[in-house]
Amino acid sequence: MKCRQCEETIAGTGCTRNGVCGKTAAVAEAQDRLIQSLIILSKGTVDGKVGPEAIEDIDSRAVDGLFMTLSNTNFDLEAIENAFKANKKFIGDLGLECGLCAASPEEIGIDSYDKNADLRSLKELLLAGIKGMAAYYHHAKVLGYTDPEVPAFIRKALASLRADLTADALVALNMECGSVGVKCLALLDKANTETYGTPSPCTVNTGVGKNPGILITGHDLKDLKMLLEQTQGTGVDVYTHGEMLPANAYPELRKYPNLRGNYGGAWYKQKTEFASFNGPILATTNCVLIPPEEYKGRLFTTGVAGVPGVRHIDADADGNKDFSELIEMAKKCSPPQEIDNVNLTVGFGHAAVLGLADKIIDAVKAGAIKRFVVMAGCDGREKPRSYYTDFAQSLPKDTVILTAGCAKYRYNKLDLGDIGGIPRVIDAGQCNDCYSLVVIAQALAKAFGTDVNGLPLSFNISWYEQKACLVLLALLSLGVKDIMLGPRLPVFLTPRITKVLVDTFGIKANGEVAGDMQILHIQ
Ligand code: SF4
Ligand code: SF3
Repeated sequence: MKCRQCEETIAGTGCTRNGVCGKTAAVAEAQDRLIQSLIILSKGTVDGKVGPEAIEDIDSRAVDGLFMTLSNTNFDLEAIENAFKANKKFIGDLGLECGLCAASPEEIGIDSYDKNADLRSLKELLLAGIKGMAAYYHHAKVLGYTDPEVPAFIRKALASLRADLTADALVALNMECGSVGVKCLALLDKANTETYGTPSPCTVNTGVGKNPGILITGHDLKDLKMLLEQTQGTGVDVYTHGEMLPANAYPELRKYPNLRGNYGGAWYKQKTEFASFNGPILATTNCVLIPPEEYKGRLFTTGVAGVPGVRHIDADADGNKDFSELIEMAKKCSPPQEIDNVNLTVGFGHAAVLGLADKIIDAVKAGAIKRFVVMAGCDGREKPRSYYTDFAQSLPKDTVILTAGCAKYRYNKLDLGDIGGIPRVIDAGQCNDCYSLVVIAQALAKAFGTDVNGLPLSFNISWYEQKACLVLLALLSLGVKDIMLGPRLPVFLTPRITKVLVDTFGIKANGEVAGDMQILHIQ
């Protein structure tokens, strides 16, 4: 096994036995085989060996298959092997050459993508980018929103992983990944807002009620909607966790009286927070952790998520899911045990923030707001990530944090106050809602007659998994410069490729809070 796709990977080398995340060597190898099967199918389309009638099928296999291999999404060997076997059969049906079953782990692993370490590094960045793209496209697609350009790029990128390409060609493909990524993020934004209404600012309580509850985590809003429908009038409340928190801001989700609020924090706290929740938990996507026995029997997965020995709720042919098993279980469970009781402010998507644009522009002109700092991205379990709490706390009172993704849990309970009614933490939503931050930045740039790099705006982004890589490529494709990235740079970037990113885009790794404030021009 060799996996180095996430921030937590064993430094320098990557995970070579059991992953830090708990992924076994067998699961890692099955994921490698699954990706190789997607490469063969994609290459078949690029080489013209596959007719247009098979494209839709290949695209849905690629989107779901890539998403399954994203960090902390699916640890279920059987589910991954089944996806591979189905692809293998399809490869045979299409008359393409396979040979994957006989291939050794080294022949299908990440090191097999290219003999040249720098070219391989660029291919790994591209693979991370399309994993993120596949995840976001999957969410748009389940809501009926598609754009053929996105799966077409995924096919092209998959095929390129096994092609002899120059560094320039691979850099160009990564930039294209970013620009198609922007379109994919815009598509998901449209899908979410047209389906569930435009998010609007509201407070979400983190306390608990007296009813038993079901906790829902991950990113899939459609699963939440179905769960809210089915729990209506049953006496069971629904609580969001992790990346599901922003769902509370959508009118079509917020309208359900039994959407009680948010319970707990970011994904890595699952082991204590799922234990004290007492009721069933539904994991819709990443990040899901391999559960201890304490709550394993109360954990359910759905969609692309999977954990061995944990009940999986499948959709029927129409995409509907039956959550009655969770609801019946919840009725027999005690109400959740309270962790804290605060009110979080959410719902500052681009529409809400641009509604405040005049107020924000006036505050900047009057000097009440001196700087905006984008602190979006992922949270993680490593101790040094307390850096982000320290950073947020150390920011001068005339700075405003723009956030999206689970990174916010490092500071969203701090009560950093407001500037003339504008909250100092503007929370746009899930990691995909970084798109909102881009729209906001572009609108501010226009208002001030400059570009995004000319604004009093700094980026201090934290990453963990591959969706953050797509967001990073999206920002780079838009010409955003001088992004600070942490807690450390991806280990799949070789020194030479890192230098390219530093020289071309001004990317830098974070360090100490005080020094970083200076580097980011925060006075
Ligand atoms: Fe290691 Fe991350 Fe891969 Fe898990 S996903 S095996 S922690 S690199
Ligand atoms: Fe978090 Fe997994 Fe990335 Fe959607 S839930 S941001 S880490």
